[in-house]
Amino acid sequence: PQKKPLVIVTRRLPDVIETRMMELFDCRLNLDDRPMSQADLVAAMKEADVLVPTVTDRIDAGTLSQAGENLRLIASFGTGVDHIDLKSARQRGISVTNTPGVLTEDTADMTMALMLALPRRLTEGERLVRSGEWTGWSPTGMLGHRIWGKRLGIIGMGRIGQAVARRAKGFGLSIHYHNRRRVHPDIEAELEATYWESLDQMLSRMDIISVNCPHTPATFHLLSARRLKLLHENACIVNTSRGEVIDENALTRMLTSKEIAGAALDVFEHEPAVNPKLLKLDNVVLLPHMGSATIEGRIAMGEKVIINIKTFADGHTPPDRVLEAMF
Ligand code: 8YV
Repeated sequence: PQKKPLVIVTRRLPDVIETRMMELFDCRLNLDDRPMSQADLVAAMKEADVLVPTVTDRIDAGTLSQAGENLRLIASFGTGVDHIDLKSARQRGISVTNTPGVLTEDTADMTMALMLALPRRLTEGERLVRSGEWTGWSPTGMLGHRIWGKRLGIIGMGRIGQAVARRAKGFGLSIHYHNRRRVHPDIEAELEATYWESLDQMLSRMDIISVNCPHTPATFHLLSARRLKLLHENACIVNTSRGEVIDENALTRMLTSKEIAGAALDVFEHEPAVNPKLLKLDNVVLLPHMGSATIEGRIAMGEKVIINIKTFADGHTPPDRVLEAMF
């Protein structure tokens, strides 16, 4: 029988996934669930045939240059691949896979939760009750803004963007989007979505912005200080994508000066660090990168990782192979 590939996993995964991996592969788990140090990561990459990293592992050109000859596949546990230098991986003949599709609906759900939480002051209200300072109902108490009838501008109309649009339609929002290219007319028709070729123009006309694009060199600080200023003062931003897409300092300044109404953020530019000024603001909702954090989703992600490794080890192209050209 074929020798089993040595698979090194950098973080704890759901039990069923770890068990299955141990059966199928010569698998080494990282039993303490902390991000590996860069030195341990390099050591793993020197030894492994297959590395299973997550978003918390930085696999840049320097790290890749120290990989061992055996390393042929990086089967990432997650959809975003901005933590991996795809070009360097390709140049070294290392394939990269991710886990798209299985966390679309969960991430879209969390996007909606944030989209509602912000204008309806959900977390502020919860803080009020917990503080014991709630004095009872009042006609003017805890007034927020309705989202029904508002304009939602989605940046990035891939799987997650479309799943957000589908839900948002049900909440009575009108759907607008900016994307590198227009989506298929049938999808546009189904979502009753309006395409904006110019992001600047879209920004200036929206009530809510949802960031759903990947982080790539082209989308780094896509919402720059200049672009954020195009938003009107009642507009708010939801980000379940990557913190790097928004200039977090500029956003914090504008939230502090109330030049925009609010932001609901599941992701940050320098995770797990969060700009301390954001923590002091009432017009923000802050979550610890949990957009896709469901048990069902994590198991489905693990199953994808397993299929990708198995297919690769059997000598075929894995189903979720990531190519630079995709971004
Ligand atoms: C995961 C994510 O938690 O898949 C992604 O891109 O951001 C999250 O859903 C993380 O990536 C796991 O590696």
